[in-house]
Amino acid sequence: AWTNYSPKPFESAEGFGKEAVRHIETTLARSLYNCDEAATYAGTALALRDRLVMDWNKTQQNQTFADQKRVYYLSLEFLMGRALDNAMLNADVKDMAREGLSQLGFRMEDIISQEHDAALGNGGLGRLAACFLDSMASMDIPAWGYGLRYRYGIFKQEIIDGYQVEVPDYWLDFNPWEFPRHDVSVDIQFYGNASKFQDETGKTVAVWEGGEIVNAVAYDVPIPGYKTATTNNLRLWGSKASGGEFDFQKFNRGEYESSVSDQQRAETISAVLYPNDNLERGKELRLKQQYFWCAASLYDIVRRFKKTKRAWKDFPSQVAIQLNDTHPTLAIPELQRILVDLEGLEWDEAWSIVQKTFGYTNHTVLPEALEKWSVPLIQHLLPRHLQIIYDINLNFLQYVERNFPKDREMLGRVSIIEESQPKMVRMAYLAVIGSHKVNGVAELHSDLIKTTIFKDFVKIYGPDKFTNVTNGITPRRWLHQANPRLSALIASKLGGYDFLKDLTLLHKLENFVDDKEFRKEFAEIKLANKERLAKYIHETTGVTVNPKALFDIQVKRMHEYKRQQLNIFGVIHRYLAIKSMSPEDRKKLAPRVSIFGGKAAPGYWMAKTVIHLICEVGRVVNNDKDVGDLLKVIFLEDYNVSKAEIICPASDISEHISTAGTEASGTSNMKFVLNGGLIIGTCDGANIEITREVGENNIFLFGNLAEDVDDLRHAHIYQKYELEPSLASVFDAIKAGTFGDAGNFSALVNGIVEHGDYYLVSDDFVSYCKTHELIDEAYGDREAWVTKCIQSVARMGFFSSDRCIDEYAEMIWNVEKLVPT
Ligand code: 26W
Repeated sequence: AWTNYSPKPFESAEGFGKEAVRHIETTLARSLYNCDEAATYAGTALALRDRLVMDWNKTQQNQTFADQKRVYYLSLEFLMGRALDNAMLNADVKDMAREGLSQLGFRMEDIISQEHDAALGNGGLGRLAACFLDSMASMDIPAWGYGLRYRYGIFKQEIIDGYQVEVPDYWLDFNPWEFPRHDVSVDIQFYGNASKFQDETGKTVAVWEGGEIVNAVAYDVPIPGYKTATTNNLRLWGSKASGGEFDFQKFNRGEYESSVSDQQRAETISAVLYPNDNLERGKELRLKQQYFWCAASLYDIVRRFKKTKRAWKDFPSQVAIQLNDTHPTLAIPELQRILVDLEGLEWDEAWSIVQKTFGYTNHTVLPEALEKWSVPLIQHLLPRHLQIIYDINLNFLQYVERNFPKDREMLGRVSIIEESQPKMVRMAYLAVIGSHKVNGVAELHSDLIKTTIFKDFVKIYGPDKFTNVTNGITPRRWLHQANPRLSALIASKLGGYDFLKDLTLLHKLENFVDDKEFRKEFAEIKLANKERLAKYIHETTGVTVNPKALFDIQVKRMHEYKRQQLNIFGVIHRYLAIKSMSPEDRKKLAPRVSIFGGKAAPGYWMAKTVIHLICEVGRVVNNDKDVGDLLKVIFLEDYNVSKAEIICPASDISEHISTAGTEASGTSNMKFVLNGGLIIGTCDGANIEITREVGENNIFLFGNLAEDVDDLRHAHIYQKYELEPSLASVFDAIKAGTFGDAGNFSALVNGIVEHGDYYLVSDDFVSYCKTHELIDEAYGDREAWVTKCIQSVARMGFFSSDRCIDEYAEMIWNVEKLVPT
């Protein structure tokens, strides 16, 4: 079906330009006289899209004919960023497009930056889903992503007077990358009553009746692979009132307002992404979102399977569903409901299909992030599902009882239902019980889940149910797109761009560690990337930073466990040191720029306090004549994917300094090292494997180990702590009002001094500061520094998300590639 197929609707820069102009004039109905950058972006995107759509249609057709197993990646978040640059690079037409645009009088970079980020995610989990989509398409894995089409993505962050202000992110004004499928729609039921009765044959049947119906409409987004015709599908569900715009009967009866409010209530389901990262709040609307999306996706998957006319027992050999954290766990009772209630399978047969179909990825061990839903809420919203969950639990507990008759306490510990007031459904347990494989996202994390939250389940199911797939990142976006000069330099040494499809080829760079020309260019590229960031900093904050200074960057969601507070305390420590030095001593110091970025969940006061402290420190330090270029402190507003593409290539050092055992993996650590920066980090998450790959000499590790965290926390509670003098003087400066009203920061300081220092900032502060001194020293020997950077890049091959997808495909999904012919 794929033969004689020419994918290129344009073969030259002129041809491309013509297509863009045609779209501007016809699709947009704009005249060329007032064609601005926004219109040119639209025309360019639409021209590219035409090409993409051809490949997309072919891929879907091909996958249907091939009739082989597909992967369905269920994620409540897809943090895609911009699509145009990625589409051009993957189709290998960027140079042609650049030329075409320049003939029209535009610069490629200006056009690319017109695009609004698709920011349907919070942080690591959502971006991982986006990298996985890129890898699955690039590796010709037949795969679909399923998510929600939020009208508002993660809020836009503004910093006003040093405080975070949230502004809605309305991103759908013009989105050329989505295709509404009004013909693909599913009615989703909520509320109502569930009852059981005996049919004529004496069999118990369950019915779920009444309640309300909301309609799910599919919006499809093409996901192009790199240098392959494979173009997979990301299907996002939007909600609308069932039966059209609004209830006409009501409307005709004159109940105009209530007919419109029904419609609005339905549309509310997919209206906004919840902005909490690692914090569960138990809101009904969130549970509605989860069921709406799971039910629509499963209906779609089952419909596709039924078209093959296969027996139900074949379902798991045609369908692999991966649960991205517990957010889609309702898919488990939903599939059981479809098989038993709607398709008439026996419970046990259905359950065996369910277990073989699902895999579950855990992304966090933080207790406040583990999802629990109250039994009364589920009873109210999804009465039949609650029955099914209780039946799943009953069967499971009977099995446990038979196999562990001596451990009576175990039943209470592993029950899906927590016997609290009100009772709660533990979603992670349901996910473990309903899946055939459970994985963590870095080695330490995967070990930790086996010894902490899922310890009993390892006893029950054996260790083989639990595995590790260390996270990765797509080298297409995070090297080639974000850092084209470095990518080109590598290609020039490796004889082409094959490394973008097999990142382990980077190891050949080790042959050039001593190559003078190569080293010089490598260093020049880093400087150019720092200049680009310095320019951006100047434009957005008005602060001038010296590109030759050491750029020290921490960008990620603001969270106490990630310890931006440790970083800013370290910065204050440095500031105080500078202030107390003689002018002669100051001359010996290496200049630094400390750069922060990240959003705080809107209700997370401590995280917002840390943002405020960073801004206040910046205000004081950046205007202190004694300090000058020696130290600048920057908070970059509204950190997102497209900003990360400018930031990651521009670091000398980046900070990954979570309390050991709390950061499941981290993925920005990988982005920074792949772009020729070094990292300071704790022995946590993927930092440990990065160390194994790049070598201990090429990373700055510090701090207590995960295995000691419990004891240290205990000691904080039961012993009186003498604060380290260096940290005490930082707190003294804060309390003295050096950075504005001390009252603003009292909760932050007291959390450490008086309330147990849960994240162990005081325990790690001294080794953190010492390690920064080592960094200053190491940066002083620039030749040795460049060697570390080059060696590190050469050894990062393991962290490609292509390797992750290979591991999932082999260990969890048992799915084969479908290579376009
Ligand atoms: C229900 C509230 C909630 C919302 C989001 C709980 C948990 C989450 C996510 C699982 C948080 C998250 O993004 N986790 C991150 O996942 C990344 C990808 O695996 C890891 O690299 C990060 O270490 C982990 O924090």
